[in-house]
Amino acid sequence: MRTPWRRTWVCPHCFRSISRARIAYVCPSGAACADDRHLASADPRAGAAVCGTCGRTTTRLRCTACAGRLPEGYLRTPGKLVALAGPVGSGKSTYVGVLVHELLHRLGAELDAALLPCDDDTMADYREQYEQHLYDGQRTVPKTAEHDAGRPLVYRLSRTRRGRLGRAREHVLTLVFLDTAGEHFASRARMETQLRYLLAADAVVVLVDPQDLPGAPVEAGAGVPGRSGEVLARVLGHLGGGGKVTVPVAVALTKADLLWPHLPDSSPLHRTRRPGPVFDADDRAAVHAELRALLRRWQEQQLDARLQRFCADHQLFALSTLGTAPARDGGLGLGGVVRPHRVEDPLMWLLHRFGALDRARG
Ligand SMILES: Nc1nc2c(ncn2[C@@H]2O[C@H](COP(=O)(O)OP(=O)(O)OP(=O)(O)O)[C@@H](O)[C@H]2O)c(=O)[nH]1
Ligand SMILES: [Mg+2]
Ligand SMILES: [Zn+2]
Ligand SMILES: [Zn+2]
Repeated sequence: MRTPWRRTWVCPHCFRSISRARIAYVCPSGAACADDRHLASADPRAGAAVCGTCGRTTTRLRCTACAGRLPEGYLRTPGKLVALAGPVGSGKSTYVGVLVHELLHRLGAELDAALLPCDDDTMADYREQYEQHLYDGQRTVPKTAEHDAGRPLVYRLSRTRRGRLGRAREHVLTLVFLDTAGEHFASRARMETQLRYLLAADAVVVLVDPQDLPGAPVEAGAGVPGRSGEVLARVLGHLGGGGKVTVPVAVALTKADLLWPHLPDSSPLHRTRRPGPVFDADDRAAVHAELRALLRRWQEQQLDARLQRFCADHQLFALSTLGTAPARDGGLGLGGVVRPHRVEDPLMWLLHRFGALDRARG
């Protein structure tokens, strides 16, 4: 079966809807060939073009609206765009830093999935803003500056799944992390950039800090009671445009390590995932049910009620990016080692939801 060719794509950098006319080739030598007018006129469907200045063949495409590079294979398989949201201090930056590291170094192999950065900018930004702090410095990531417009990190998580009749099919999640300061979610006006990002998304991961939930048995810390609920309401409001949100929404409590001491040993939130490239539906149901029960016990019915009312398709998750609370000075606990717990769960649910990951059997 041939994939029908689309008319428009969403640029994963500026989130504008772009037609073929707004997609141009760029010379592989980058800035060295300033004049790429020749390339701009080449039809991206041809798959490659020759630079009129240096004569090199190129397959690189960029969005002419923002000059952002389109990932390899994007025109043929744009994939499902996954976006991230969450209030100040909810753990967005840490999540991005740890999730990407896990996918690159451990999970990718386990899930038979490949994580590819879209371009050198994504690789360099990741290194500088996340990896360097967490894995070289063994410290928490700095708070994201409010003025930091930040370019998104763009990755392609691709997985080839054998369907019935043994036919192989490539499934792609385009992971776009626009890691702005949580303050951008704090008011309507500041959410403008965020808005296009969220509207372009095929799925959203919303992070919630348990310290923002007044009823949760954790020290309030830097959390602001009720803040997560407000941010969630605003995000859902934008996504649904007043009606029901139809894209899958993963709501994840971060810093689950703060909850563990207050939960019985039998709680599904203590369990680790059984390794393997499968989606464990029973485990998913148990964790989701446990979190709903906990929200009720913590008098956070509002949060749950909101999700029931405004989301056609949502799941609750609990994860810990660091595995334990960092020291006051920002040094990581556990001897400076990042020990994540279930950071991959929201993605595994989405992979399954989009037909890229089978259910576990038995
Ligand atoms: N206990 C615990 N604390 C965590 C964990 N992950 C992050 N934190 C703490 O939460 C703080 C905020 O995390 P960030 O990732 O910077 O949060 P953010 O959402 O990017 O915040 P802004 O950039 O201000 O919007 C970190 O400095 C850590 O102290 C975790 O897994 N467990
Ligand atoms: Mg941040
Ligand atoms: Zn663009
Ligand atoms: Zn050239």
